[in-house]
Amino acid sequence: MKKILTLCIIHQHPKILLGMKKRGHGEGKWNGFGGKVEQGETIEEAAKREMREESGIGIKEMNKLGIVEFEYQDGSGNMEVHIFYVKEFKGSPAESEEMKPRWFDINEIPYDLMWPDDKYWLPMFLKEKRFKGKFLFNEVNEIIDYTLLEIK
Ligand code: 8OG
Repeated sequence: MKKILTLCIIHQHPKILLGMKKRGHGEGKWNGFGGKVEQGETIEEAAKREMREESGIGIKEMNKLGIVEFEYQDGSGNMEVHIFYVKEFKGSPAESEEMKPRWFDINEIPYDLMWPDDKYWLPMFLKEKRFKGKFLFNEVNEIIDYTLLEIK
């Protein structure tokens, strides 16, 4: 079964907010904020809940820009990540048990310390383009195939 996840990135030009994941899946990587959609919750509700739990920030306005699917060759379950562009928020980022937040200038995005697919879709995201993608990973988390399309 495909897992549905959320990912929220705040863009306050010229900076974006990322968090260093402190534990679990993706530990040690910089990423947006998000997690699994729980039963009885809409994807948007999950996005807002995860943002608040992981960073203390309340989302006031967001826009879904992308849906990206991940497939793993080792058969460890597919994932579908819904990616939200956050325009307006309240509160200021606070470190949580899961994430250590930090603002990055968009010219200094730490792609080498992020999921390898991010360098493909994040530039589209920063231009507020809509996109749909699919990435296939091997056992050592390298991309072995992908598709990425802008949606008009
Ligand atoms: O609940 P959990 O911590 O497992 O959620 C994982 C988070 O990581 C969720 O926000 C979705 C996100 N995520 C992946 N794979 C990838 C990826 O390849 N790139 C990015 N940027 N985020 C990802 O699970």
